[in-house]
Amino acid sequence: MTDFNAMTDALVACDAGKLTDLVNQALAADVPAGDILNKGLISGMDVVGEKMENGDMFIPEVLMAAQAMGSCVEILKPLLAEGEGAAAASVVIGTVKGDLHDIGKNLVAMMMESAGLEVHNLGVDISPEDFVAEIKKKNAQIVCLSALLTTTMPAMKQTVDAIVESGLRDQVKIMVGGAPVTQAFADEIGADGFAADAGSASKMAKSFIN
Ligand code: B1M
Repeated sequence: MTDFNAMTDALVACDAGKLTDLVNQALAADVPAGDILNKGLISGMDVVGEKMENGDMFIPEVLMAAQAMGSCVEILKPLLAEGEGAAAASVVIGTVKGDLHDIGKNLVAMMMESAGLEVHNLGVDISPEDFVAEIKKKNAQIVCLSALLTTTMPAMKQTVDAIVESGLRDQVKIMVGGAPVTQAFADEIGADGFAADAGSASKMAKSFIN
């Protein structure tokens, strides 16, 4: 049986080599990539988060753990592809202003890409003005905003407002997500959809197009 706890331990120890070995061993044992991601890596990251909150892990260590997770996500990437084609559509995605968290946002981008969408990943700390400029430039039909901090959730509202002010609101569906974000918050700021995870974000994007 796969020891997902060992993956958590390797993440907490910031041991990228051990983590990679465990992921490769699990794949060799035919453990589904989605289980490795959810039960091993994402659950492990939750433990890292708790330790960070309690002062048992510090930023440089959390960053190393995040990098270790990132390299394992690269291994899983081709195996997580959904395969089903979607109508070609242009999606702009980014983490909102003031927020540097990108692992979850990159997973969303990856799932959407693998579903056949044309994804423009802007990165982190993206201002409302830059979102608006990229929606115009890429002629996007969907924009995805990610926030991991309660303090950066207001930047989602500012981005929605900037899209409305730019006159582009009718052109794009606005989707929001990230650990502190809820459906109620999405409704409150006037977004079209909230997705709790990368899989449902990808499904929702496809439903907006089809
Ligand atoms: Co940060 N951090 N962090 N951090 N960090 C959290 C978020 C925190 C909950 C930790 C904690 O205290 N328990 C806490 C936030 C508290 C709060 O606001 N309520 C926190 C804090 C406080 C901070 C700093 C302020 C710490 C400090 O400096 N004192 C600082 C802020 C920096 C900044 O952004 N300005 C900070 C910094 C960092 C690092 C840079 C060290 C690092 C980020 C590295 C990186 O991303 N490259 C980091 C990390 C790694 C975390 C935790 C541990 C893990 C986040 C993560 O990657 N999770 C996190 C604790 C936690 O979440 N358990 C924490 C795994 C990822 C797959 O999940 O991102 O939720 P997630 O994405 C999911 C869904 O949310 C959804 O799909 C994804 C996949 O299923 N989703 C979307 C995400 N975006 C979406 C967009 C969509 C749809 C769905 O669009 C439609």
